[in-house]
Amino acid sequence: MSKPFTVGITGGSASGKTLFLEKLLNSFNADEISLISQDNYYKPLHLQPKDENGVENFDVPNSIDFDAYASDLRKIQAGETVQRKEYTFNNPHKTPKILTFPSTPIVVVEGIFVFYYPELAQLLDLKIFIDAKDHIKLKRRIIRDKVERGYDLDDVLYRYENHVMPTYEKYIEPFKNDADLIVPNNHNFNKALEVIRTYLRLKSGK
Ligand code: UZR
Ligand code: MG
Repeated sequence: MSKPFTVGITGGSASGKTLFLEKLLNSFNADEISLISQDNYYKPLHLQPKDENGVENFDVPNSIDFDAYASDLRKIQAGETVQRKEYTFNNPHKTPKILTFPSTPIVVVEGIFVFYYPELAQLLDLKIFIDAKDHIKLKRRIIRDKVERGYDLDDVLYRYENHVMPTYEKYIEPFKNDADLIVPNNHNFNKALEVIRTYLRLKSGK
């Protein structure tokens, strides 16, 4: 089997990366594409960097175990199947599953820092940046953090202002210049998704 074609997707928090990928993955069979999300490489809570108020900051590159992430990706590119415990965002009501990442013709990595780390960025064959306006990302983030992660509004707003925005400006947005494709997602990304889906279908050899 030839080396998997590896796609990296980044963009600010709540720009729509996960939704874009859910839709993309839906149109392939499980043996054609696999997704290795950066979320599953968050360090455990007690190792998370803290800000000056003692609040964990999940929005710095150091909050991710990048050595493990890059090493797993290299294994997958070499044809191995990798297992990893799901990250449940410290939600006490969720029990983590064991995730299996097979080596498929298309491999996708997704997360806010996947272009930032050179060890990881150099493994990518195609780089896609999902771009949305700040107020739209904030709106999505408030809704998501309440529904999916069980966080309260004060907490979401504090993190957005103190962690998410500074990180976007420092570690995410500058890497837009490295992208092969920029997908705007202020309304929807349906046409861009169709273009990328068609291209990846070609690359998957089917
Ligand atoms: P995306 N994050 C959490 O909310 N809780 C955690 O336990 C770990 C991470 C958030 C993180 C970041 N920041 O902005 C976001 N905070 O997940 C990245 N606070 O995920 O790219 O899907 O928005
Ligand atoms: Mg996401």
